[in-house]
Amino acid sequence: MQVPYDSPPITDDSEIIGLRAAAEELGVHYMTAYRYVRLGTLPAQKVGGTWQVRLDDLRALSSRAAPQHGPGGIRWSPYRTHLLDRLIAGDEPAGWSLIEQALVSGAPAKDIHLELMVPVLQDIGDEWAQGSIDITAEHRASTVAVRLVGRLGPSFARRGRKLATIVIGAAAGDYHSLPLAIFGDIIRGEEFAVLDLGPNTPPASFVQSAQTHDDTIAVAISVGSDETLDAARRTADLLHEQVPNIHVFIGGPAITSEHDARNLGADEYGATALDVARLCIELVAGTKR
Ligand code: B12
Repeated sequence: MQVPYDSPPITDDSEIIGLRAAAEELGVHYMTAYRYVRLGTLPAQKVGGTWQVRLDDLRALSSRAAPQHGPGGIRWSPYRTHLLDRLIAGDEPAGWSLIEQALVSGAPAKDIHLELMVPVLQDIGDEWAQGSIDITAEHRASTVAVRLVGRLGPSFARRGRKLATIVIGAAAGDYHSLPLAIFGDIIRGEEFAVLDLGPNTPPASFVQSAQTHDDTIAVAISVGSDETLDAARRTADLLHEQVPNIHVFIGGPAITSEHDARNLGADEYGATALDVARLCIELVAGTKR
């Protein structure tokens, strides 16, 4: 296996340490240390079948990781600043390195979405709305974000039996696939099967998909812009008419309150993806009031 290794080859035996000892020094499991090596976060070299690590590299990693941890967990603000900058620059490799750095520092994939990606995307939207970045930069940034979110996607796969199926899609005319991808990952991570119809979904396709799997409990209609509010309303109406036993959620960037969602025909409302997942767990368990 090729491991990125920027430092010169290890020549001085007094300065090196085996990977198992390095793991102990860092206070992590051997497999975690191996993951650091695999990601290139901890430079290492295979010598005679064992991984060897330079003490200087180990100390550098410890000091980099230290300020990110704290009683409250990772300090997200430097990550957010850096990711915002890299997205606007259209720099996928640096954006991905940053995400790997956060994963290595112990952040679960769910937090990468909710604490890092979502706030940064909201900032990008605000900067566009205020005119500090133009539409070209917004497109460049969202294209990189789509790729980063896609790379993180497999981390949300769960083995075994699913609690139920949830159909998700963006209203007809709505091209915001990113909120949907993030939303779907979080729901998938909470052990639901997700049937993601993507952006610009015709109302009839929501209905058809809701009728496909017997264990479908909910349909979530994502609304990314005010232009597609009517389409969301039409979709909810059709669902109520044709699959009346299904719970309809309406949310996404253009829905800012429960009142708005219910006005469009939502049966249920969750402000964040995790709220929606919690509500669906209650619906499955029959404990929702
Ligand atoms: C990326 C982006 C784009 C990209 C989309 C690329 C893609 N593949 O998705 C492009 C450049 C194409 C685009 C286009 C447009 N966009 Co745009 N876009 C954004 C941006 C910056 C990020 C979207 C995102 O991923 N957000 C992150 C999500 C995950 O955050 P979130 O909403 O908080 O999500 C949480 C919850 O909503 C929930 N959730 C998500 N989905 C669902 C679904 C359900 C059912 C539920 C219950 C919950 C739920 O889970 C999430 C996590 O907890 C937003 C800014 C923003 N504030 O979101 C603007 C934003 C959504 N866009 C906006 C606008 C106006 C447009 C355009 C009309 C003009 C433009 N900017 O070019 C067009 C619309 C095109 C169309 N017809 O769809 C406005 C919408 C305002 C409004 N109320 O109408 C925003 C808010 C920017 C702003 N501040 O003004 N956009």
